[in-house]
Amino acid sequence: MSKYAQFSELDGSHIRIGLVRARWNGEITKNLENSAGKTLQDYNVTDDRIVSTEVPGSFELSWKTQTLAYHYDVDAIVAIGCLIQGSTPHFDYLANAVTNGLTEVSLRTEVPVVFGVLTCLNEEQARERSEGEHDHGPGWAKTAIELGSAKRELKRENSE
Ligand code: RBF
Repeated sequence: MSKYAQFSELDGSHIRIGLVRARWNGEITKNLENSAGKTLQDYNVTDDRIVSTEVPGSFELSWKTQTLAYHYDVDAIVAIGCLIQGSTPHFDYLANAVTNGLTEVSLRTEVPVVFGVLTCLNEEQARERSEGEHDHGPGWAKTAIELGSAKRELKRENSE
């Protein structure tokens, strides 16, 4: 039995998705963005309905995600970053700040935000989770399609 979320009948034909990527541990986050982007395409989210943008590090993800939520008419956003533990407590402060920041953005703007931030003890763990069988990018993309579709439906109902 897989511990990962299962998804049924996803169709991204009518939704707009934001992707925000942090450039720290850039090779890892690029892989994650690429595989998430490919999965979006697989489920009919065409390029013209994907807004991609970058920030220097994970700490900046919250602000940029909020900017997309308020100004780019997206139905869901995947915030992608990779925190790797160092020898100082910085990792814990950053992980808490990003987690709380993205949660707050999602609740404040009412745009679903997918937590695409790996928090790893070392680079090897980060690699395992960003390529091959355990790559998290596709699952984040599917989560965004499911929630983005729900958000779009809500907007439609409220405009009737
Ligand atoms: N950003 C990341 O996305 N991942 C990291 O692992 C990471 N580690 C950091 C470690 C230290 C000691 C510092 C000072 C910054 C780190 N950052 C990391 C960058 C951070 O998210 C942010 O971009 C900068 O602090 C500038 O606001």
